[in-house]
Amino acid sequence: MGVKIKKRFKNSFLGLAAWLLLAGFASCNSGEKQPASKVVPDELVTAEGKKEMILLTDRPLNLETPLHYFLYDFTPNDEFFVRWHLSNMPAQVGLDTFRLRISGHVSKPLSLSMSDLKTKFKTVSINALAACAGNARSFCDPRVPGGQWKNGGMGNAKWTGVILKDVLSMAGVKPGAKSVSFNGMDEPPLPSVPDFVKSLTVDHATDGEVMIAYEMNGEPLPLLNGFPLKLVVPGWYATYWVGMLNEIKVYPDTFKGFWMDKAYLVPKGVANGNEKPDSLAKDMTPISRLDIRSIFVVPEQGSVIAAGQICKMQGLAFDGGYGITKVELSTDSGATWVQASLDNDLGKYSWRRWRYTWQPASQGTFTFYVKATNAKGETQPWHHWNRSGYMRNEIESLQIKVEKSK
Ligand SMILES: Nc1nc2c(c(=O)[nH]1)N[C@H]1C(S)=C(S)[C@@H](COP(=O)(O)O)O[C@H]1N2
Ligand SMILES: [Mo]
Repeated sequence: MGVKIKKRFKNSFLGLAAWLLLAGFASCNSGEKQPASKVVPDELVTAEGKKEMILLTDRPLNLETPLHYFLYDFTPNDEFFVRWHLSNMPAQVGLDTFRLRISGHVSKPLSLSMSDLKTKFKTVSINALAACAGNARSFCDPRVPGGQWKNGGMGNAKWTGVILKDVLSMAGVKPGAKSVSFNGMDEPPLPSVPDFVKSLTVDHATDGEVMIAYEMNGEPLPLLNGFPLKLVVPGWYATYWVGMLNEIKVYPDTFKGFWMDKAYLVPKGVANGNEKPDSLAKDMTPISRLDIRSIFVVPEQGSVIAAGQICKMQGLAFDGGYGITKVELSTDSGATWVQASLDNDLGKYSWRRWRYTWQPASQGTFTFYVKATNAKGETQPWHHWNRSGYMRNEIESLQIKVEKSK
């Protein structure tokens, strides 16, 4: 990895200050904030083009977005999570020489410059959530191996670029094509490590939604988010969103490769979260569309507030593109639910913010649960576990301590 990182400090004082400023109110996040007992202090680092982020691993670089940045509808580029599998990536990419190649089962292989992409195709933009399949893995019980993400392994952005279908039709996909593979400029550190290559079916690749983005929130992509090009697969887990994309190949059969056939698999069917450590599923399938999920953003886990105080709660809900229709909260383990209000819809592939104003009358420890429902009637399970902690979407809980009012 040619990218340098700077380690700063263990506790997020600046992060806390930013949180208070952004939240714009003191009632839920007063100075009385207490960390939950099991929380490990975050190690914050700054890397190229990034402000302070939570370090997961430094080789390859994996950085998590601190939760308070989820107060923004669009995750700032300099706080957008970073997830690489291979430590050997270019420290910079020269746009003059950069080319995107399209080859394989096509009638006219292409080698496109950035200016070709910007001038020869229609420009499109879409708001879409990129969520790592392993997001929230650290909450799995029992623990599972892999990056121990809390909720910051995702981010919402406005992506601008070209439609993959348009690029593929310029290359002339030959009849009988079945799959398309996507490879980036990052490379394995050792020959024994398989290169990171992902694939989609031709039907999916040409659905008119999958795109090749050169901008994120109106700016060129940060190097660490895959500059200069990233595949955007709306509604699908970000493992397919290949960054530093420079090679697209079309195949007359199904693409085979480690990162499709051996990694990023989940138990098949609706049971992807029903696996038990002592009886693992035999039938596995590649990860695909995002499961419906909701999280808390404010207040933070373990916050302490005073009885009678107004607590403006908020969080986010998202799914694979059917659209969030309802978010509900419960304080009695699901016996009764109240409906949260929903902010404006930013697009079906974006996340949607929910809000709820709570005024606790009495002291005590309250456990809130949050649950989303989508237009298809899908909702979240009480329990979700599989061996890799992928697609975790179980109903989240949040503990708030209410003390006697002063
Ligand atoms: N070239 C390349 N693209 C990649 C990856 C990678 O390791 N190499 N990781 C994938 C995974 S698993 C995720 S979650 C997203 C993360 O995108 P980000 O780092 O821009 O947030 O990139 C995807 N695209
Ligand atoms: Mo991921």
